Amino acid sequence: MNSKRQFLKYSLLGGLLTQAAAPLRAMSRRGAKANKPIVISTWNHGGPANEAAWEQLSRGGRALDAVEAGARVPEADPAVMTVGYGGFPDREGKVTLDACIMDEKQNCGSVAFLQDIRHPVSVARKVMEETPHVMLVGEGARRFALEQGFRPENLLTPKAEAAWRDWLQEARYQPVINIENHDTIGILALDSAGDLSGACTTSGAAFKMHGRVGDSPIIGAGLYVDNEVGAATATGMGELMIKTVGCHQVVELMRHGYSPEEACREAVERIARKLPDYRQFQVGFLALDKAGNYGSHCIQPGFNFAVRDQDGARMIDAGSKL
Ligand code: SD4
Repeated sequence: MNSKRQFLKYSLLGGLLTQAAAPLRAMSRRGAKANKPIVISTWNHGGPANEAAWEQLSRGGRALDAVEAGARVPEADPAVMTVGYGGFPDREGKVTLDACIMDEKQNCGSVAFLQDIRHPVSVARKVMEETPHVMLVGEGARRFALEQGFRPENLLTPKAEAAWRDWLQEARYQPVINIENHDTIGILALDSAGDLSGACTTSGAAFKMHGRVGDSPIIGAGLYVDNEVGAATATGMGELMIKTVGCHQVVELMRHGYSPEEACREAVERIARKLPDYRQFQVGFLALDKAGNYGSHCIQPGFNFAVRDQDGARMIDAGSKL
């Protein structure tokens, strides 16, 4: 065999072996006993959210119910100022909310640019379960929520209004890394039956343009679940996740053998390769695989996440690119 043919033969073989190794690694992880049930969620407010989810999971409940129960905790808490009630308004002083939910059967529901309803995650679940659609926005989503029995209320708290009036003094749209943009809750759970679900809910970027929708309600960008493989969610500047369909990418990387942490890191690296201004923003990915392994990675230091499983509750700092 001449050396060129030999070279081709070995590179081909090497390529095949590398390709084969990734699914094998994934299979060996999946072969191990799964760490379940488990719930993980973004940021410090993920702690109380996980406790609500754990109440369901520890009783053998379904991951879908657990992630909804968890997401409702910061939605109702006025101290969490970029989720639900008490969230920062947009630049016109209106609180507009985005949320989605996804189950183990690829069902999903989503609401975006929703006003006056405290629990968008539950409206998203109703969209999933009561309509033939995936996504409702704005006034249509609001009307649907009212038809479903949700109560309209003013979500703008005096504290959030005061922050907006302060912002109006200069009215510069410059999100402050890890401060204004850090409250989306993304929550992922694996239940004792081995099924995965996820939810994501936010009031979005503080003082955004009226009508702006981020990644959080967009299936594939702010949340994705594939019950064969794993689930991923994201926080930070949503435009970057939308441009790269970040969470879908994380799940697909896990399908090809990446660990949750490696998959999150690669999704951050891809943002860095494709979007030259990425250094100005925060993006954090969080992932959970079918075996209950979890991991995370972000652009800027400062992103953390909450874990709750049989070993108890803990907070973990994510690794960062910068
Ligand atoms: C958005 N990703 O609307 C959301 C904001 C966020 O933590 O995550 N804040 O872009």
